[in-house]
Amino acid sequence: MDSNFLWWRDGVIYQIYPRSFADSNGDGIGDLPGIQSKLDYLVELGVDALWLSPVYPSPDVDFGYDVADYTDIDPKYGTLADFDSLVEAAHQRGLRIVMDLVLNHSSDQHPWFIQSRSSRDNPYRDWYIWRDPAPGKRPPNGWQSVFGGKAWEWDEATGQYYYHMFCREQPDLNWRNPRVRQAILDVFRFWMERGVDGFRLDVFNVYFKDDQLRENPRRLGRRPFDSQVHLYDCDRPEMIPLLQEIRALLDSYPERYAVGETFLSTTSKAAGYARPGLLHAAFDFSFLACKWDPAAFLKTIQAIDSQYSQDGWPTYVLGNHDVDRIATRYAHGEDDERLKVLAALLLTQRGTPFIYQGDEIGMRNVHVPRAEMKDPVGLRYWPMPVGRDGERSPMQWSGGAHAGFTIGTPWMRLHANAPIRHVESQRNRPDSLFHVYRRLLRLRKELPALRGGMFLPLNYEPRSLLAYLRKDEGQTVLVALNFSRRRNRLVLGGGLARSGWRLAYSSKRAEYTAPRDSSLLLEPYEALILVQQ
Ligand code: TEU
Ligand code: CA
Repeated sequence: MDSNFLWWRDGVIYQIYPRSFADSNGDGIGDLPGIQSKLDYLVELGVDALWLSPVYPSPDVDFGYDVADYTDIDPKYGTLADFDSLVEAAHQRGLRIVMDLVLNHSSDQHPWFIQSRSSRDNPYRDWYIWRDPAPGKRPPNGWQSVFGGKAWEWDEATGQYYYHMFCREQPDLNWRNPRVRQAILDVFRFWMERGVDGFRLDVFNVYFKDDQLRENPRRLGRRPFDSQVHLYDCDRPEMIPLLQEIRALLDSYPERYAVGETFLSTTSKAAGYARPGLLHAAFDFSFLACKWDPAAFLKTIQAIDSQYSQDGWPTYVLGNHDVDRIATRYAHGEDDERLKVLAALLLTQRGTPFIYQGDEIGMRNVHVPRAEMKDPVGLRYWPMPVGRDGERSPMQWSGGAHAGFTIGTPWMRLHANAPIRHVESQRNRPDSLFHVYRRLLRLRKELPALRGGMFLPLNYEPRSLLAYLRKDEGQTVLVALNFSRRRNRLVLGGGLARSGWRLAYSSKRAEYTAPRDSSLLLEPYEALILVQQ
């Protein structure tokens, strides 16, 4: 591989939801030794880095996104020694480790908060956001929580409200307090000293709220939280010097990385945070919102592309632990043809692709009946279909009991397709989605233009076919994606038709012969990648 390969820019990052990845001890919950036992699988797949959703001690009100200790491992996932062993085993295989840091809020069981709420003059009081009630004991302002209800929780014992953007068990830290800032920067140091390569910063752009608690303007929305324009509880400018400080700390270690989870993300917002001196990258979720329509994807790619100058670097996300599975959004039944097109789309962009565990085998959302729901969002808003359990079901490894995820009782139900849809069966089938991902990941390694090359669309208002070049100084790659279940013709402009192409990848054919006229005939749902010779 070329020596300019920078893991987070040129590589592909795979998200692990540890609770549902692999269980080593039969308690029904995935764990760190389980992840370690699957590293060779991840090498075989061909990803470069693993982002682990939170594995810190947590009462699991929000399944790890409520942290009770930032510098330890929850016993259900293992020990710090298991973690060190995982990092070492990953590094031996050339895999990087990205930790999820949830620093906007902690758990209400974090010792800092237990102290903070114990009395008004406790030294930790100011580590969280406490305010006197408005007249009539009303909340200090009208801000709403994302997960339902007011963002202010009344504390009878000390006669004040505390602020929580998410669940009431997730009080927001007061980032204006220099001692909080120091304590958290030490958390970064702690994990970097243990060899962690990067961090995913949960909702980093809400760390700061308006110091005067001004009211958000109103707008029309489905839930109370959506009925406000988040001017004053999100994206406050005070955050910028903090991001710079975090970046300087990361830069004091070699090749460290931070990707921010942009809350209420827009393309321009995310691009604004992914700049030199700030974050290396910030999630852009606009791919997630695209319908099965090549024009929508093209528009999104062009919007992203135009926002990043030479030194910014985009991210591309099609799935994660907060949204319905890719397969559930785009595929019909158990058919994977569309998913193969999307794999090619995701892995041929100029930006870092993120893959969510199980999407490489086309896992579908599990339907979770109300009585088995675990996600606080799903429970709170039931029967609105906004719960997130469906995309968090156990990874399907084999045709054995509980899909090989556990020898015990899994913490949540598996999908009914588990006996047929699993890693083992897809490994054995050369035309499976797993092999599509594997081949494309390999190709992205082989062809520098697929990583860093310019994105040049070939058809501008595509109805059923998306085609583009990825081009750098040394190489031109042509990507043609047929979104249709019918054959489809791509007409190539003169120069392109005449140049010699070699088949780099196709989901439908083993050989490529240059067409006699200047058009390419694509098979139904074909993804075709050609390289100029
Ligand atoms: O998510 C931010 C977030 O609020 C949304 O993605 C959310 O899941 C969605 O709006 C639900 O309606 C991050 C984490 O990814 C998520 O899992 C956590 O629950 C949340 O922060 C709080 O830490
Ligand atoms: Ca376990």
